[in-house]
Amino acid sequence: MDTTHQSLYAAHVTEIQSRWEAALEEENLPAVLVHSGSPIISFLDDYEYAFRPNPHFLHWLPLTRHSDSALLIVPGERPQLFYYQPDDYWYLPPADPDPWWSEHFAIEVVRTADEWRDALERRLAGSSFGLGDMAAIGDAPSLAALFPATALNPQGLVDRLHIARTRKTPYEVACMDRAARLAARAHMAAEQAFRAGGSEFAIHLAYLAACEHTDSELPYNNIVALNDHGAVLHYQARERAAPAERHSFLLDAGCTVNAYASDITRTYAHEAGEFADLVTAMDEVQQGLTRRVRAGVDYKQLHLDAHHAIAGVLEAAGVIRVTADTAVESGLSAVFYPHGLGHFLGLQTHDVAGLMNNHGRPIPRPEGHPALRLTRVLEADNVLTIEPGLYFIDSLLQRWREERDASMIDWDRVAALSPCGGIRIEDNVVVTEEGCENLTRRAFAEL
Ligand SMILES: [Mn+2]
Repeated sequence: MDTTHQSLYAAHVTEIQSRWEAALEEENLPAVLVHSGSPIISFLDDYEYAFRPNPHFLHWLPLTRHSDSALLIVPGERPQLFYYQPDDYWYLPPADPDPWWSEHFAIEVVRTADEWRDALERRLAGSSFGLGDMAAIGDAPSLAALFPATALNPQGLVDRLHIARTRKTPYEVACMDRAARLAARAHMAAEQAFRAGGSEFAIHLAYLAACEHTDSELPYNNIVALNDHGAVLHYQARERAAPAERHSFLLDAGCTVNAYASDITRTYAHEAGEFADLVTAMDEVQQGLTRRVRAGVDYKQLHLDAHHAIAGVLEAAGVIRVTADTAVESGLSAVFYPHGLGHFLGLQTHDVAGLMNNHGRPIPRPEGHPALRLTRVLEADNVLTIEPGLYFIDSLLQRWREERDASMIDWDRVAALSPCGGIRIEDNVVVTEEGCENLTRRAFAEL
């Protein structure tokens, strides 16, 4: 770990300590225990599903594979980590705590999965409050044995901690910047595999090799879609055989660094022509929307403006036979663009608190836009995605044809473009007072 990163991390711990202390004070809680989680084992078997720690634990610690550890936060005191390091010869145990992060914590090593409970009780023996006064955050079954339901994940505290995560510290931005650079390199390897005639499966493997991630280390399952598979928004299959003809390639794939995600989508046309022109037009739409990102902008409005811009692309391409305004007002634009413009990004790919204000009150989605994941007014240090899309989704088109006005669509143009599936272009940006920093474009440009 380089020294810049180390000093950013030190400042991060100090900053979130003050945010967490404020949240505890507002909720009248003397302390909180954050459990990293326990592995989930398949029914009647001894197979462990891929483990993902509690993101509130990861907010403090870069311990991405560490189950059954627990962190005690008491205002004014050094955070206390009960670090699970079993004496195990079946699996490789976690390494000894690394100084670059561990020097900020008081650490007690525990050797069994529920030893943190005894350690916690010993730790609380001399303090002014008891177990019954504090809260716990996590989903480990062992928490329920120690804490009453009302003390487990109390909504008021969880909301405040989620709001605290909407403003990223410089350390968090640095992690996401590195995750963007890794993913950009892997996207380029995937594009080469596409140009070389690879199957979805082969392209996926090229991506993993380039970023040195296993599947379970990815922030979300890669979407590797050739041809009309690009019209399936969360396309999850990876065909082993290459298609006979290739028209297009849509890749939605990220990386993680210290549990912080990148989330990047690119779409490629196989050759020049109508679809390639649509990709270029959508890239301009995406960059135009990104240029408008800055503190004070209402993301709901940006999403609605994306509908107008995408409808404009459809009108110019002759795919629709009405004006862009009519397409948006009638709901036709949502046939081609049925998802939201983007979402917060961080420890979770769809990061928390996108639909509430800073007082924890919900901000409703605009009528007719049920998939939008971010309705806030943007603030400096928010990190989010801008990902407009345009797709030829058979089921939505047929429903429009049967239930609405079929003459609003040029069905010949739709038939010509449908084999290409769809287009999505997605960047990750950091909001500033004056605009935004585009982590993704910078990462691609510097390759
Ligand atoms: Mn996304």
